[in-house]
Amino acid sequence: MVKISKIMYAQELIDKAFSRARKIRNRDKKKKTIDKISTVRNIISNSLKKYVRAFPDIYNIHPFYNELFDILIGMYKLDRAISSLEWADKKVNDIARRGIKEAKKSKDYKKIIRMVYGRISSVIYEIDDALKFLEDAKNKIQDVQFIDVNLPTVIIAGYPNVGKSSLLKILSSATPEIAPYPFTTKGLVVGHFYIEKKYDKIKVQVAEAPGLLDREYTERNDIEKQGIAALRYLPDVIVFLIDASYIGYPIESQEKLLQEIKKNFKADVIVVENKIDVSGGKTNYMKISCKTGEGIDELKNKIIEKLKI
Ligand SMILES: Nc1nc2c(ncn2[C@@H]2O[C@H](COP(=O)(O)OP(=O)(O)OP(=O)(O)O)[C@@H](O)[C@H]2O)c(=O)[nH]1
Ligand SMILES: [Mg+2]
Repeated sequence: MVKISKIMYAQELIDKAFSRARKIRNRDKKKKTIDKISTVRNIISNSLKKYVRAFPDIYNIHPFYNELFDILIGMYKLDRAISSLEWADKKVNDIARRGIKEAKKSKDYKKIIRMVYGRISSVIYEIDDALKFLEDAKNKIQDVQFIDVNLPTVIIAGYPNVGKSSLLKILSSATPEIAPYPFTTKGLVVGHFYIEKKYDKIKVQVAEAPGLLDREYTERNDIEKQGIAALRYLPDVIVFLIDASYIGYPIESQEKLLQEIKKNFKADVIVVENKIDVSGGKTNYMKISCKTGEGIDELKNKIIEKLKI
């Protein structure tokens, strides 16, 4: 993706192009008219082309990103907005070309300029909604943390508030927000750790799938859907955290979500009970406490073993 500071809306784009053209001086009226038209065309056409290039080619991105962007902005809407910019670019070039041709033949320069400016303005106003949509989409895409789909990846999943961010922080370089209420993490948070080999250091990616509840996909909110997309495409290993101390979400619901995850995703699942400093350990799963650090080394070893690197 090309980084652009801001997508100009219709009015701003037209103002910029016309005011630049206003500065053109030339005693030769024909030359002046042609220069004005070319300037307006160049400024608008270059901006539109730059905006189109700023978005990923939606037909050639990894399916994980396709699904993620679909959740965040809607791929169909993105496709439509980009097509309307391409349409406008073509139109502006056509109008300018005809205006320049006219200026070479006729002497009614004022009328030609007025006609060209009028037509170009109405084309640009027609794509105002698309420009606004794209500015919003660009901001949403730029907020997404970079995820390398080719790195060995561990996804930490589980119900809200079970300690996923706490574990991510212990295991990796990430600095997620940790809070005593559910749905603190609203998008994918990514960190890394390295496995030291004899001659090599292998980079492993760890990500937290935002809190999931046990319910149908269609009932899921956009935060949960991002977690599902991550689970579908990324993990080599899933660490599923269970919180048996927490009274908000019953352990049976957490178990049901675990079964769903095991059924629907192909990665190895390591099930871990967290917060054993409070619960004392109520299940037969591997046990950890992100608070005291108990069991963390064992979990780390288990992850490395399952990654098979
Ligand atoms: N006592 C205790 N508290 C813990 C432990 N691990 C996490 N917590 C607390 O549990 C709360 C939730 O922790 P987070 O790490 O934010 O949980 P999360 O699963 O990322 O939550 P969401 O992102 O909202 O789904 C925080 O108040 C943590 O301090 C633990 O091992 N013991
Ligand atoms: Mg979290």
